[in-house]
Amino acid sequence: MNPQMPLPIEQIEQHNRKHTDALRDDYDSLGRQLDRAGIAIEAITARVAAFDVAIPSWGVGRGGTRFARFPLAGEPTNVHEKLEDCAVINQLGRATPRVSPHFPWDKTADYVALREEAAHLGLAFDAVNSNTFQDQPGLQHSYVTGSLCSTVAATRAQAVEHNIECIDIGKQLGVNAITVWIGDGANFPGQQNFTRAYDRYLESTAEIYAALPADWHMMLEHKMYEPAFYATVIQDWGSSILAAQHLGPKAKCLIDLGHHAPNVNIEQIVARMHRFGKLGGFHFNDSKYGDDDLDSGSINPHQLFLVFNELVEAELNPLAGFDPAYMIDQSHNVTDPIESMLSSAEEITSAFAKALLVDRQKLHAAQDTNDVMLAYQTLRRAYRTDVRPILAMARLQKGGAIEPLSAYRASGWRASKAQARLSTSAGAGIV
Ligand SMILES: [Mn+2]
Repeated sequence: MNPQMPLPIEQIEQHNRKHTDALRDDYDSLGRQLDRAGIAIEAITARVAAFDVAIPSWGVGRGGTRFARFPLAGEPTNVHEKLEDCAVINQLGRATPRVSPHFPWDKTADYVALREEAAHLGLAFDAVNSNTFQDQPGLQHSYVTGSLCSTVAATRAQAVEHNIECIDIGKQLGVNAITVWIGDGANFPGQQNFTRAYDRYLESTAEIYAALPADWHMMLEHKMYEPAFYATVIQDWGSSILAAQHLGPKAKCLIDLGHHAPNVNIEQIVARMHRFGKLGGFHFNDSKYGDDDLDSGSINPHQLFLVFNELVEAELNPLAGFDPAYMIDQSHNVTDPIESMLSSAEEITSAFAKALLVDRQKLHAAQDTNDVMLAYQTLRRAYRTDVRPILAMARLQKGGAIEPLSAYRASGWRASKAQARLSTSAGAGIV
């Protein structure tokens, strides 16, 4: 099937014609620079072109805080319109061909048809996300005091059942992973017995694990706090990896960059998890203070680079099944989400490209001989390289836009959708 992407192809071709000469000039110049360091630019461009990151369906609507949400005229109001916006992002940026859906937010009557609809737009689905952190209309048991860890057996059973339903939906959507994040925890000292709450988590997740098809993964997502502000059951990578090891080989850990205490060395956590074969995936975003869900690379692009540096190291030393799922998880409270996604996908891909430029042989030799400054400068040299021409060339080769943001603005997409889509107060979520 030939995908029918939302924007007219001629529009992108016209945009690219205006920018091709300058890009070729910059690309050739960077190519000569890299060549002097013994790096073939075409090899890097090929790796970048093959790289992709999934978009969360909840990320294409305006997000909000607990104080307010400011709707955007023309934002998507249902899963079909979310797919359209995801298709625009992928058409221009060519780095986001998969969408990670969330249930019940993306519930629909026919998932086989939804999968076809996505394919028609040039998209596929990625890991399904379950939701037992809020009550839905008609729910029999409230999650106010917990879901998978609830002290009430019927509430735990309901939460397990929901996760199994998500797996069934995922099978129809053609995906092979479920991400489980729970808000369970305590707001007061003494509220919850730490050990018994964790035991209940292990029991409940074992039931979900038992329902996983043979080729599926279950990704456990930890988060330090919020909504539980005193103690969260799966609060850090320690609780997460212990649970994943307890459950079995299909259970892995997912690292959301915003779900740690400030200044935590996340790249080191990446290395630890990989060492024990438990690195399942990422939720990319950025933060200044907590789980801010800001745009990837907007606050600390260096950390993003260091994370990818560990991922490229992991590639060189692959453990069985090393195939981490890369996803964006952000809340776009004041921007057009399409613009934020285009910018974020570029930042993430840029961090990957820079990590590919690290002279590994030189780095490892410097590490082994304790040449501290040379080791540091070897990383720094790659980080300082302006890789934008590589990313733009990869986009051009794949039919995307050389300058995605300006091409998007010129398309008038949002203004036309503001006419066509019903205004809504439907919320986007933050996970
Ligand atoms: Mn997340």
